[in-house]
Amino acid sequence: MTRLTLYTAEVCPYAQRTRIVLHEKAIAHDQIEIDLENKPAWLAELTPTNRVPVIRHDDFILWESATINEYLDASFPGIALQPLDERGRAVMRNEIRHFDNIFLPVFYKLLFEQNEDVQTDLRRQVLSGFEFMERRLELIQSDGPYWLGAEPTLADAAMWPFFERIGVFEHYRRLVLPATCVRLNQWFVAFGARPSVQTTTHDLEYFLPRYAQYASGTATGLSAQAFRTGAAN
Ligand SMILES: N[C@@H](CCC(=O)N[C@@H](CS)C(=O)NCC(=O)O)C(=O)O
Repeated sequence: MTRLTLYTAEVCPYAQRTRIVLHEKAIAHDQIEIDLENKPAWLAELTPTNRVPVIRHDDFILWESATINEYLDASFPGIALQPLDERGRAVMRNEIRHFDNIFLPVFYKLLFEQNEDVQTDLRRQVLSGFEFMERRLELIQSDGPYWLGAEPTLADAAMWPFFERIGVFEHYRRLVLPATCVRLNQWFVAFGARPSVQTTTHDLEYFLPRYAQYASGTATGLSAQAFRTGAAN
């Protein structure tokens, strides 16, 4: 019997990605909560990134949510969360990579930025990011309702947690997901209805105080340092 442990933090959208996958595939596991304000020294021995999520599968240790999720999907039975064909999987990886490396840095920079003129420019960039995603969905989603079509994939799990936090951006930075992004809005509702998402979700009251230091620019963790400068995390 193999043993799987997830090192996670309740507030973390990257760890939430993995929790969604674990639930979708009904993978039995232990869970260890990491206090991101006071990380244990041993976390840095587990992962060179000193971030969650991390998994330990028997004696195999893996970090980076996108890689972890591919590994879990390939290694465990249950629902398949990657397209069966190489091209489909390649598209899925590109969607996640673009989201992580191009969209999220601008999204979070908006939250850290204190200058209102710069915020206005960043808000415009985030809105064009949403429009870009809407156009991607028009090209690759077919009739949906998920990111890559009729079946949920790791792309849904990767992106949904960040859209869940959009109320934080509305509260602190007056950013909304435009109604004109019809597919994006429908996708958010459709994937959000899945039990895997429902068990990992939180309401705005939970998030607002936890993102206050991001919005005031005073957060000091590793992710904060990256996002403040507009770097990928
Ligand atoms: N690229 C990483 C990002 C993970 C990440 O940034 N996790 C945050 C929590 S949401 C973290 O552990 N940050 C540590 C810190 O800020 O000190 C992934 O996809 O797993």
